[in-house]
Amino acid sequence: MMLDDTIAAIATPLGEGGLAVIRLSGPEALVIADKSFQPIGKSSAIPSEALTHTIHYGKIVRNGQSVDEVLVAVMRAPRTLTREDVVEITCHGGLLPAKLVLDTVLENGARLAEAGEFTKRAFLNGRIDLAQAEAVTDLIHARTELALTAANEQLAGKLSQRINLLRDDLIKTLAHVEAHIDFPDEDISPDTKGQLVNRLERGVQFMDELLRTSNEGQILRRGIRAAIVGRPNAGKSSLLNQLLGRDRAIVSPIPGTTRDTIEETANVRGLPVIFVDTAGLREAGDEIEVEGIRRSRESLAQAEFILHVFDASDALTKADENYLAEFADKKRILVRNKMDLSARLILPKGIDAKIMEVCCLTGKGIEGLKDTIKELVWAGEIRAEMLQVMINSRHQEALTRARKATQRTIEALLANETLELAAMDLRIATNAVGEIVGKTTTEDLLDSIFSQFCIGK
Ligand SMILES: Nc1nc2c(ncn2[C@@H]2O[C@H](COP(=O)(O)OP(=O)(O)O)[C@@H](O)[C@H]2O)c(=O)[nH]1
Ligand SMILES: [Mg+2]
Repeated sequence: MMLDDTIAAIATPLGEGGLAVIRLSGPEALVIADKSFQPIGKSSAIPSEALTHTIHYGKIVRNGQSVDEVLVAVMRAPRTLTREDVVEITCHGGLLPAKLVLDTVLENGARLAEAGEFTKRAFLNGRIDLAQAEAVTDLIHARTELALTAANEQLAGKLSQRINLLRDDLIKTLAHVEAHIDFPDEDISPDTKGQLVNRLERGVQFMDELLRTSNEGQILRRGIRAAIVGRPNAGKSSLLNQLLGRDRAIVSPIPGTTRDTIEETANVRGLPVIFVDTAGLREAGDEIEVEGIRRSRESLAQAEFILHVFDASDALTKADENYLAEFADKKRILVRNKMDLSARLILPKGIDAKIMEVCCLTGKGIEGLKDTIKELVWAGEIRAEMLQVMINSRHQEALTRARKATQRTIEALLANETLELAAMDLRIATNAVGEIVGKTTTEDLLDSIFSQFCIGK
């Protein structure tokens, strides 16, 4: 990783818009901006002479030609995003102006930034730690306010604080153990050993608490997938539209209208739930339907739970029974639809699933169904303190390793094995915990994290 060059990228989405922003960061940011920018008017200055955190009006000039009218924001290190000198050029939206401004600064000495490189510099320069850097992507991708809150808490360092406390505690214990290795004549007294084991056990407990948040953490970050299944005309597409609160899927009395799978994210009590309206699974007529069925099968395999829709105004059919049998092993909710009509449906007894009644014409029962979905996927209340520490899958993996190593340390101490062994495992645990906040990292780890960012972030 080079930090001595200056990077640039378009920081706004590509496409047409009111404005676009080109971001520059690095030791040459001001000089490159000087070469690219001509101030206009008394209150504008050339960037290298501008006060920090000021904005200047002017134009970008390339080969003597004016490229665009812009505003240039000058922010000098260290109070910036990256802790380096940063210049942000706001130009007209649209692909071409932004690209021409970018080309100009690249010709004047900047290098095109890699994905996530601005955030990576913020991390490498110590402005944020790794968990906070990850929160930046969570923030960008958040699909519900709840997910956004969790991302903001992590960005503010709530998870990092706790991880650092845990790590400090492990280091203290490690120092204690290592001191005894250095003085082999002095045995660890049973009292001291008891205290060390206690402290390690508290650590394991705390790791368990964090690990318990990982399921919810995944749900908020990635969303949870739910497939809507049922026989043709049961009301699957109508149900999807009700859950989304808008008409997304075509609803029609003609069976087999939904030929493709439709996927949309709905906000269910703060949780991003990706609902998939599947095409019928069996009744294949033409080639398009065969392909529809193949896709339905695929998305069903990925679904974490199933909404099985029935037409309650009709008796149970063979197709209904087949679906019931097929998804016996999946988490599911049985939905009796068309409750506005007189009920004829009798569901078999003894099925391990909640049964909900709705009317997709009027929306009756949909709120209750949403509550049931929330209860099915999220254990208990959505507590504020949980949102502060929700770990992601990388944290989970590191914590699981740390927990195992800490457990081995405890066993080694209790079994009076050599202290070297205990110390070795404790070091593994400390390093694993350190990975979460980036105290211990490898280039590979950083690459895998920052490559998930978009360019310009
Ligand atoms: N009476 C009544 N009709 C409904 C209800 N929900 C859906 N329908 C109708 O049932 C038909 C099939 O609905 P659709 O959502 O396309 O079913 P799908 O084939 O399972 O996707 C349409 O004519 C809908 O208007 C309901 O709650 N009550
Ligand atoms: Mg349909």
